[in-house]
Amino acid sequence: MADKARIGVLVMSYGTPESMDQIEEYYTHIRHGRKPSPEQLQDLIHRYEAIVGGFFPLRKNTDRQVAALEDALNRGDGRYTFQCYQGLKHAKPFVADGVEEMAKDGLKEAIGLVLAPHYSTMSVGSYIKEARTKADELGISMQFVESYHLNPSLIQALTNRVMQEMAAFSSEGTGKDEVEVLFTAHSLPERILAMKDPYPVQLMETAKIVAEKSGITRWRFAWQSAGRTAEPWLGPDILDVLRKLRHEENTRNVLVCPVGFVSDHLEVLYDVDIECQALAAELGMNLKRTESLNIDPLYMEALRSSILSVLENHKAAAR
Ligand code: FEC
Repeated sequence: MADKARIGVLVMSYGTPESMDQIEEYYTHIRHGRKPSPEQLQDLIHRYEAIVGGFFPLRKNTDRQVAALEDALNRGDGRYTFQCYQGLKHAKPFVADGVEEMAKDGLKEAIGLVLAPHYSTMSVGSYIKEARTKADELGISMQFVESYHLNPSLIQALTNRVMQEMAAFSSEGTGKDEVEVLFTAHSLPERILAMKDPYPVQLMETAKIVAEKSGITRWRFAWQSAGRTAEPWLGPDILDVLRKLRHEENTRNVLVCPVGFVSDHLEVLYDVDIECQALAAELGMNLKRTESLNIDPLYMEALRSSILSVLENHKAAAR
């Protein structure tokens, strides 16, 4: 019997420091080589101190997601053997390191996937560009999942989470009509709109279908975690939305569903769980958040099916 085809899978993700003393280097990388000011650095250290308690959750979560995905892929019909590699945007192993590892292991064919479901040239596009350049240099034939924001398993996993929290509101005696659902994602500089970047539209499509499937009629979209730079970022910002909801619409119950993120990390554990919660408490609001996807089997299925679909399409085109 012929050997099974070996396929490399480069799983790309944002990356996080491994220890407090790596925060400056990490932050400098995010800022394209410009060191943060002492105040900016202190502010970021403070945010990590508030969430990490000795370990950086994103690293552990990404490790677990990659292991679970490799498992799910190899439980398939046996035609292929998949080997997963990590490629991080702002920490080691970097995207190019992951591609190099695949080459060292003798892989000639690979699929690349970014864990973030929505495509922007500034996020997913830049991961793909880096991976493609390295793969071309090393002679690996590489195809990419560009986005999977409407994958049925992803939508089901998110819908389950919204319904779970709506049930929690209900058990406290709060009806569906009294809760505003805020779907959120990482803001990006406003200039992406002029570039006709698909990011905002894809996010809205995910939010709309999850709302429909959960039977939610009260919902809107808000941006979170905007960068601390001088240029304008996409809004409305979630903090402003919370103030508006309370002061102008007398809403007291809010469910935040961060559809743009797939894991527990700083932007969820600090920006939502600490910063938004503090504002909600000040405003006298009851704020809940949907659980992150992490290694939910449905989420793994979304990744697995997206990878297989790109692989099959490529094979069919080559025939
Ligand atoms: O837990 C962790 O250690 C890391 C959490 C983390 C995730 C994440 C995801 C995205 N970002 C995106 C865009 C930008 C742009 C800038 C930017 C800046 C930061 C800073 C930190 C940070 N991001 Fe991030 N992001 C995470 C963390 N991000 C820390 C720097 C300090 C700050 O502003 O808070 C601005 C860069 C610049 O200054 O030029 C732009 C996008 C995503 C979601 C897609 C993805 O995962 O790639 C888009 C997780």
